[in-house]
Amino acid sequence: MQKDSIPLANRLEEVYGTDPSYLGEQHARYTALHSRFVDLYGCQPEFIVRSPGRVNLIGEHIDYMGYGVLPMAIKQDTVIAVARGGDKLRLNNMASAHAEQDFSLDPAQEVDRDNHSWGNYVVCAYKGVHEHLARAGQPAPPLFGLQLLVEGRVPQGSGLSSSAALVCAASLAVLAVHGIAVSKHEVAQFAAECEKYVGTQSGGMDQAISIMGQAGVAKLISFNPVRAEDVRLPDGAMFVIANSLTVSKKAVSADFQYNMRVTECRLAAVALALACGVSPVEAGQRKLLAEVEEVVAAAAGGDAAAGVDKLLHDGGYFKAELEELLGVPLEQLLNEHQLRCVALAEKSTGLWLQKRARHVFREAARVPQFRAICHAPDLGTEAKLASLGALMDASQASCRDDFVCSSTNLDRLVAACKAAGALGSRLTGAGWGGCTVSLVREADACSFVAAVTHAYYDDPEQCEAAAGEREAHGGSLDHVIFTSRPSSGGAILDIA
Ligand code: NG1
Ligand code: MG
Repeated sequence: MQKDSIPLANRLEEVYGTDPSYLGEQHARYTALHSRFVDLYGCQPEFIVRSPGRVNLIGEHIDYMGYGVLPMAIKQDTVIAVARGGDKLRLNNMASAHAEQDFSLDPAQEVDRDNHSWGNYVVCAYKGVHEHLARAGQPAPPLFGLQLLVEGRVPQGSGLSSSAALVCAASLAVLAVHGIAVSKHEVAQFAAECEKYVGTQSGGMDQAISIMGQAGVAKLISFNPVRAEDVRLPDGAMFVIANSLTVSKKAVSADFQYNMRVTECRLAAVALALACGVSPVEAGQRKLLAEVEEVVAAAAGGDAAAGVDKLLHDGGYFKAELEELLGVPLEQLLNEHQLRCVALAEKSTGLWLQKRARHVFREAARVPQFRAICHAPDLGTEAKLASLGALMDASQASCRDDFVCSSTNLDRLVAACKAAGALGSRLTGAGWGGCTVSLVREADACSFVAAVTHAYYDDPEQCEAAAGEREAHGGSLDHVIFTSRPSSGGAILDIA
């Protein structure tokens, strides 16, 4: 099998490792999925596929601006059993709260952006596979009915990419059942594109790491074209994920916070190019801050963040100023950039170009620094851990102050993690809620988890939410705060 092809596993060990108790849990899970599938559809699944969530260690909100990021796959994943049958795209979920959803088999169907639902992500994947094959000049696969049963273990709205795990798993399910072999980087590429059908103008980090993740190594993911490079984390380093217990509603909230940031960054790129004397036609084509970094840096002695401070003003830009500056109606520009949130600039706060661009340039620089520290031959473990922790803390400060994607609860949780001895702690994923990731010494991980539990989850502010989580999970908070090691990426299991 080629190194870049999607792994076809025959045994669960190949995916989940050899820890007997974890493996036992997975066996029970797959058995339950299998028997529910037979009950529902009256046939055996042909394949079972899986794809994991991820935790981003450094490089937040920069993937969609053309910069590399440094995540690792986590063990929590989405598993889908699939078989041909019927005349629809028929979806069921092991979670009783999710009723059956049926969709047409037409690959050209629209995704209903206004009704946010888990089934939409499967439709994204279905469309994505068909579009990929058409683009690659391959014959369209026959349209036959598909029956899917989904079981997701990645916490939702938590910044751990439950959505990409579902899109990637659904892509693998459709590919497997059609017998289509596609390379990892092709899946990573089209899964990133097709997830945008739900309405989020996301970058490609989540889908790339979900598909390209590998046990034992974090990955530096770069884009255009997507590729992944191994990053070996220092011995003795442990990452602890902790959920703030506030859901990140980046895609469903009225003001679409995530797309608002994408808009601000794209407009900042154009404004900076113009301020550096790039011609208006050319400036309009530069959609990524990565494409203007060089000219911006040249304006300030080689430091792009300093260039931003010089060339853009602090505070909000409003419609009139933006139109004057950019020389085109805002609506036209936003349409050209396929951004639907036209009314945004009219909002009371305006668009904050300087702070967003400053975050992106500084955060982008931290990613290669993180990798270089991990691989530095002459640096001892303690020095590595201290330097990595400092980079994570700087990332959090920038996310909080310049990108404004933290939240009161995330700030409180980060403070609790730092007080409990984290060498570095930061929000992970889109932010505005969801999880933090903290770097600790492996030997301290247990006492760290206990201290954060006491300080955050037992605090009167959170204890009600925490009590709900405990009740739903047999008294345990193991799914709310847990250690994480780099885990394997998407796979097709030939065990059905
Ligand atoms: P999460 O937190 O998984 O929704 C989002 C984007 C990423 C990236 C991060 C911020 C999607 C699918 N993913 O992640 O591409 O931009 O935010 O670094 O929207
Ligand atoms: Mg997501």
